[in-house]
Amino acid sequence: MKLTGVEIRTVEVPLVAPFRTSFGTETVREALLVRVVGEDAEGWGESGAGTGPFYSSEYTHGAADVLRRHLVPALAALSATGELDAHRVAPALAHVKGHRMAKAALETAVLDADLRGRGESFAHALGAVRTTVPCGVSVGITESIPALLDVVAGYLADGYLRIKLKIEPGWDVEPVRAVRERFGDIPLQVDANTAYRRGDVRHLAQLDAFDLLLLEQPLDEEDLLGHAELARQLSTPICLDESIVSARAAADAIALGACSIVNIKPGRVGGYLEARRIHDVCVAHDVPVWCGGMLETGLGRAANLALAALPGFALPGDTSASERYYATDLTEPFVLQDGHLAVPTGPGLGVTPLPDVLDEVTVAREWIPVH
Ligand code: OSB
Ligand code: MG
Repeated sequence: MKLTGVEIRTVEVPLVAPFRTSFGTETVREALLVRVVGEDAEGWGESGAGTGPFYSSEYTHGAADVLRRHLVPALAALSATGELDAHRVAPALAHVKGHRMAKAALETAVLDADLRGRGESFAHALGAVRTTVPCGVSVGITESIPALLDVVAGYLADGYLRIKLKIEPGWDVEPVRAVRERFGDIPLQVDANTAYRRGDVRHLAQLDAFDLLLLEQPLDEEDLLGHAELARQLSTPICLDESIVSARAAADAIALGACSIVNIKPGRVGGYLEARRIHDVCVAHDVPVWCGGMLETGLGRAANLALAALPGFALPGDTSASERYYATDLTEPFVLQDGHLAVPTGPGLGVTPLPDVLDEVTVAREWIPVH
């Protein structure tokens, strides 16, 4: 593929309700979209980065900056050799340390353009084995337990097959107990986004009473040994999110006993090709995986659904319907049916942004020509 240019676009899409985690509250999803334009096809990618560097070190303005200064020029150099395809993108960007979400957006856009040019879907290219995927929903911290119970009741009525509660110190055992008491034996898990310390083992062990599917990322992202220690002391399985930045990190975490389940987010790991390698490592170790989310618009959601259709995705993901996030999504909305979303089948992502919606939510736009 030969590129003619790359567009970097920032969008701000209002969320239907504020989403509160241990690292902050989002009311608007600020997202960076990348569009690569080739001579025969164009493709889209969405960066998982949010407004501030609070989930990880990445954030939208930082991603835009590293794209324009370093990543797009490196991609342009690759394009000039006439050798550009999606598999060559990560090696061509490897001299830039970190910035995986920015790299992922660019690689995804190239892969989308490649696949659209060939008439092949993301699902087919990644090795999907399902046409629909079971969906869970991630429930933010609310101002009270009655408010939480109302929110959970609504999602269960919508048909979600598993509930994930965000927790932090002061909002953990009691909300989990209340949800168990009210809703019984539903598939339930919790996510701490690194909010606890090694010394919180005895406190976290109280969660063992509630038969949770998993406890996600209780400790610091760099604390693999702490997670291994915790895993030995809790009966609740430990799942890692923030810590798993690559297939090597996944292999190391598994070898150390730091987790027995992995949340795969393509942005966090540098793209869908590395995400698939993590899937393969986990399958080889009998470690179940599931697809996480970063409140993606329909563009990112489409690709996540394709990934979640791979055979090792043994648990419902945070791949919720468009209306759980947005009154108006950037693409045709993804609609929950019997707790599942359909995996897109069209070429590439199988969806494109709706031009009017895209214009309305765009707050910045930059075209970088490639010669
Ligand atoms: O830790 O899984 C997380 C959202 C933003 C940042 C981090 C996380 C989340 C979620 C929501 O839990 C996932 C989603 O519904 O997209
Ligand atoms: Mg998480």
